[in-house]
Amino acid sequence: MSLYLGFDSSTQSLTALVAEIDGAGTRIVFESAIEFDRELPEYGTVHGVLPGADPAVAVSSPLMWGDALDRMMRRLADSGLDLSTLAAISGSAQQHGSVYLNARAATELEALDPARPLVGQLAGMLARPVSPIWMDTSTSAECAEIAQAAGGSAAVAQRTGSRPFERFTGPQIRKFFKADPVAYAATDRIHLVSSFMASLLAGTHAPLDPGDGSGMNLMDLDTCEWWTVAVDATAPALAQKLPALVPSSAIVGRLSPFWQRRYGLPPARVVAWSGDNPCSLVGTGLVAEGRVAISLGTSDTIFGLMRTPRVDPSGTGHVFGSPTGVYMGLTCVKNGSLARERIRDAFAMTWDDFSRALDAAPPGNDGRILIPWFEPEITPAVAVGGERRYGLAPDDGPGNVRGVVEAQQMALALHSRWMGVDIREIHATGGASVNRAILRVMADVFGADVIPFDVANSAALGAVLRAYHADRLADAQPVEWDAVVAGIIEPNGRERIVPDPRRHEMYRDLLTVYAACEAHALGGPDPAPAIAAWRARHTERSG
Ligand code: ADP
Ligand code: XUL
Repeated sequence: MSLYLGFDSSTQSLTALVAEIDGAGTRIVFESAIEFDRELPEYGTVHGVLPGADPAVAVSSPLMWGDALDRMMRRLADSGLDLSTLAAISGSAQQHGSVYLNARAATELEALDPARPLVGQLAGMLARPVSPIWMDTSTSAECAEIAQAAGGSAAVAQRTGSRPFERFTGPQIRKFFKADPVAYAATDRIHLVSSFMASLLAGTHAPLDPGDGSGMNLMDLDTCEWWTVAVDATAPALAQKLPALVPSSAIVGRLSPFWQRRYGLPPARVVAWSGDNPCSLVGTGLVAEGRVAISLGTSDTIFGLMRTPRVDPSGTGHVFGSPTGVYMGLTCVKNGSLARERIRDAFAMTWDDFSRALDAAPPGNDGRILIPWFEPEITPAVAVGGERRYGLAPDDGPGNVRGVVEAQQMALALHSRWMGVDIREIHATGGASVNRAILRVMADVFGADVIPFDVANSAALGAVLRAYHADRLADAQPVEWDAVVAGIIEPNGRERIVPDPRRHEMYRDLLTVYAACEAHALGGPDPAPAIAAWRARHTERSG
């Protein structure tokens, strides 16, 4: 019986899952999370981000991520598990974030001293002390410059799967090159969070997988190679600084002597890491077309598998590589969990209070709309944050709770239409998916069954399953993806949240009102007539 280890290095925490996997199924035998703000306060992050004066800038600490990995390995070693049968390790990481290493890193990664903590040995390898992450919206100028040099936004979208986006790694690299050309020149390798963490495990520069590589505006989606036009448009000599691209199932090395000696771990295979959304695709069992998953994490995302890439003509969605070898479509809403928390905290509620307040306001909220762009938004693109209320009093607790939840679900529904999926079933995951009241709104807005997952961290689970899949492939005993996920997606016996057809009809209508309010918030005409017309059509009250 072999053990498989999967990590999820997310915005706010590092999670580790260990599973025993064989033909008979997948059993989780260890699960642990380190929350950065609470357990590593010395780095000073707030929700995993280093505080700063400019709300458009979001950076975090690569040292903190490495430190968390070291501490998690100690927890694992102290867990009492017999880790001698640990066969393979993989991981998931928040997408788009980048880590800048200098030329010393290559040798120093190989020569880490097991007697000393990892973090003290990492600082000397960094060419940049901080890492820009996916919440950063400060690179609009660089997006425009890259688009112009690479033949326009639509051409970049067609080749890379997404038009230039502020948080994507290419525009972030360009901004760094412009702001600090000396430090840029001293950068030998630019990793994503995923390949950085894999490098720490393998003790050598790890390559990147296409799932995460496609979040950079630099990879040719078709060939899974760097697209020279975009690479050249982004920054000088960038081609030499990028990791190699390998299939998601590639073995990038063995767990290095540092970890073996420090924690008595075996030389397990290290499988290429991927992004959290590509890993969640596997962890929610979406290995066939037609179903979607919604992850309610720090960001809210909706995604599904695509056999052929259909690029979003409206320019809000993304096509990424899928770890299963094809593609995935994704839409990301930035004002997710933190927006829900903003409302919860404004009314000094617990999550239970929040759920009760949600149920206390009528579905449709009497046509009152909250546009929850507390922070700059990704979908649709909003450069300066600022929430808007239409007919909603700021001091109405239930109205604002319902307002934020309905708005988020309607935004996901509205901005994922480009994926062209007839959504009948939604696999719900992420920290907020434990909240059944939120999932009921999701089911009614989409008119689809919602299946919550037992393991809320589908990204870490996806990493475990990817480790297993790659390990079997390396042993020339490949297992089909259907079989890999079979045990975890069986909805039998699992709670299914079924939509109410009448409410779904109401939400279909409300969606046009929501779209009118969004358009107004972006500078369009007054939505008051649309709201009044909706009210005249609907008299439904809660119950
Ligand atoms: P990430 O992986 O992006 O770091 P998670 O998927 O772990 O994020 O989700 C963390 C979020 O889950 C927290 O920010 C919190 O707002 C949310 N959350 C946790 N419990 C609940 C709950 N009962 N209801 C709603 N949201 C919740
Ligand atoms: C996806 C995105 C976020 C991050 C953090 O494009 O930006 O979902 O991966 O979770």
